[in-house]
Amino acid sequence: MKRVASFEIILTRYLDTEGRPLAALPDGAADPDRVRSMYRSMVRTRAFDKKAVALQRTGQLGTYAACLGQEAVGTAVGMALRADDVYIPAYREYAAQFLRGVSMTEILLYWGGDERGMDYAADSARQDYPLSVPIATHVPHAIGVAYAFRLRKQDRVVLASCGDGATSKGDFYEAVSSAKVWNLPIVFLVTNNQWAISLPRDKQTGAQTLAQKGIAGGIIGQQVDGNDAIATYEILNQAIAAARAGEGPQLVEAITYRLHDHTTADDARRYRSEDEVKAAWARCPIKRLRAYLESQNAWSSADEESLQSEAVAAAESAAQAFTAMEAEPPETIFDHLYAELPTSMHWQREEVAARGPVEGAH
Ligand SMILES: Cc1ncc(C[n+]2csc(CCOP(=O)(O)OP(=O)(O)O)c2C)c(N)n1
Repeated sequence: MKRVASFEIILTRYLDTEGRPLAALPDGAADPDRVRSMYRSMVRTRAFDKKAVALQRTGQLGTYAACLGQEAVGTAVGMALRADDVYIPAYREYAAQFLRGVSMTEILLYWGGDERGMDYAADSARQDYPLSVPIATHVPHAIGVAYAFRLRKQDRVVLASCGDGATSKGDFYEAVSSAKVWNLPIVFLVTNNQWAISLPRDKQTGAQTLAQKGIAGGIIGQQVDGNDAIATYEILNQAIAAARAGEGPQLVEAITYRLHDHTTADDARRYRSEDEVKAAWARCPIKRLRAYLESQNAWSSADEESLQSEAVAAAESAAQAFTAMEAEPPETIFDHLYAELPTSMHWQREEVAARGPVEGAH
């Protein structure tokens, strides 16, 4: 007998939970302005998240999927991608979407059921995909996008992100398999926040890591501490650079924790313990990066105060813009599905239009 293959899954972390460096930091952390930008993005996203939940709780927004605790992953994605790359997000990656140019108001419109929330105004965001609520169905779309880059001889990369639960679906495996067969410039990012609604990570799969889910397809995945913004930025940068250099698809599992309920329609207290959530708060990515910045004398309490008020004001003004917008007529839901509406749907559109607007709907 002989060993015909062997694999290793590496986990990268640079900062401990108190923001203390565990090893020499990568070049990406050398520029304090960049680290401060990461921190600002995370704090702004958290302020937005809080506002969105408040809007839902007061009946002004539909169901909303919070990203509390996952701000470092989205921030690293947004900072690592090149402007002309394509991002295919799942549904709680607002930090990345904001950095790509999606506005806070657009995200609110989306969760308010308004199609304009997927029609991004900023040119920088228009080549990206809208967020995907169907689990994992967006992951194979990366194959088509990356193949188009190849045919056009462009050195662009696609980053498709999904959750831990999504990695149990066939779509995920099919995408991983085809990406490697065609050696496509794709980064698969698995945001492992430990829960798929009420299903915990250990009931999701018997695999030791989710990073190893690439191995059967020929991709050696790796793990990163997704609550360590510096590590996540570094590992995604490396993966994106490797994909761009023709080294084929990459898979990164970012380990984090969903601190909020699954969505505003969920109550996570029904399936997980207070102790678990308390322990997860101790690993909070924002607290960690702030502690690091302060230890470098790169952040003051005055900086913090002005950032907090600016972040709250940005979320507030996005909310005001959203609530002030006149709702589109309900029949517009038909207008974004097809280039030309099939004849069989014309009567449906007319029927919805005849009923008129729904009272109080946004
Ligand atoms: C195709 C499909 N099946 C089922 C659902 C219902 N659903 C919504 S969220 C979710 C769990 C997803 O968990 P995960 O991929 O870990 O992402 P997370 O919500 O933790 O970010 C499921 C099963 C769905 N939205 N789409």
